[in-house]
Amino acid sequence: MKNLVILGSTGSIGTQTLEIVNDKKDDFKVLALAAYSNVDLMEKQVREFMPSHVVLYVESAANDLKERIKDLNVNVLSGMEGLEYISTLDACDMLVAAMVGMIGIRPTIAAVKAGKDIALANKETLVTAGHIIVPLCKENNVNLYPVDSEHSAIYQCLKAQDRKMVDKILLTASGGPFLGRKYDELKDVSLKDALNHPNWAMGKKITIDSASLVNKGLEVIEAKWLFDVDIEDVEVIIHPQSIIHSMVQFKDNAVLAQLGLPDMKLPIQYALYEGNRQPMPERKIDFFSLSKLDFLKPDHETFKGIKLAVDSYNRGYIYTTVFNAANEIANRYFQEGRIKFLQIYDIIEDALTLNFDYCKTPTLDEILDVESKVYEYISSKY
Ligand code: MN3
Repeated sequence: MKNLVILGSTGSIGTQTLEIVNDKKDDFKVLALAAYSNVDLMEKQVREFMPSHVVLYVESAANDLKERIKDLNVNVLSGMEGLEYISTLDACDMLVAAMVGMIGIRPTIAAVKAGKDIALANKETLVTAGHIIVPLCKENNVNLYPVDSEHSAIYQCLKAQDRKMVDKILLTASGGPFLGRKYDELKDVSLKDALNHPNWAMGKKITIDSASLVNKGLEVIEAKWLFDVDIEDVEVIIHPQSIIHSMVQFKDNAVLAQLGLPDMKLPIQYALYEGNRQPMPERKIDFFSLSKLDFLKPDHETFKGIKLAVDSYNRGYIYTTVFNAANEIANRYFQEGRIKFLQIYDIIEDALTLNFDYCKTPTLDEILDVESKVYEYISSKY
């Protein structure tokens, strides 16, 4: 029986994690749940899974929840202290880090320091603090299991392989809803267009990031940290069908790929079971109904997300925070209708003109300080 703490339980990854837990009741117990502010869904989840602790980040939401579940014996907490507290509980065996955005960094680091294994869906954590988290995991004998479908695929392809023989990581991307369009054709796309992902049903933030290919830029950096490769050795291949979830090319030119229908259940379950296979009742690939698999080069002139990410990484780790923070706020502005789609790139490029004189390896405090400076800069200008 494994005790899970799930950060982001009301989101897309969180709800699917709970569906798996519900199917595998003999293997998992939910020790604690956390979300940002969704009281209604959290109340439902608490009544169904009966965790001993629950956190809503927003204090007023936590107070509301406390009132609603006062018939239950559940410890209700709020804020960053609450997130860090449940992430380091003695009884916790694995932290599922599935909150969206940089809010996930502190609790994830706290869990690693407490020796908890991590199922990582929060890519912002590795993107901005990979240079802290990866060595910290080694130091504390912590296993980091990727939940991102591409990284789970790479993890599966690398299993039982000689890491020194890895030549290249081939990271696949669907291309999103705007694949094939040119820059000028993206001027007036709406939020609804951007949310209309061809293959994957995901949360809003990541769906917009997929449309801009910023998500793929974040994933290149994530792959660099997870698999200890040079960033130049992570190549993005557009594969519109999303059947191949990523590949590894070895020095003898063999290429291993992991295939499956676009469904997050497999990577989530694979991480929950520490990289071991378990039966899955869901749909299987019908190869005879697949007419073909396509592979295209990314159009970096139109979709600047990958290039901006790699450039920021090469400039110094602190600029991955600038890139990520600028994107987080631009993404939110686009959702709120305050900016147009292409302005997401403008805002990131603008933030990257800021100079931050930190050493190559910024501390967590420096990362969070730069994050808030980027937020201030952008909100004062746009
Ligand atoms: Mn992905």
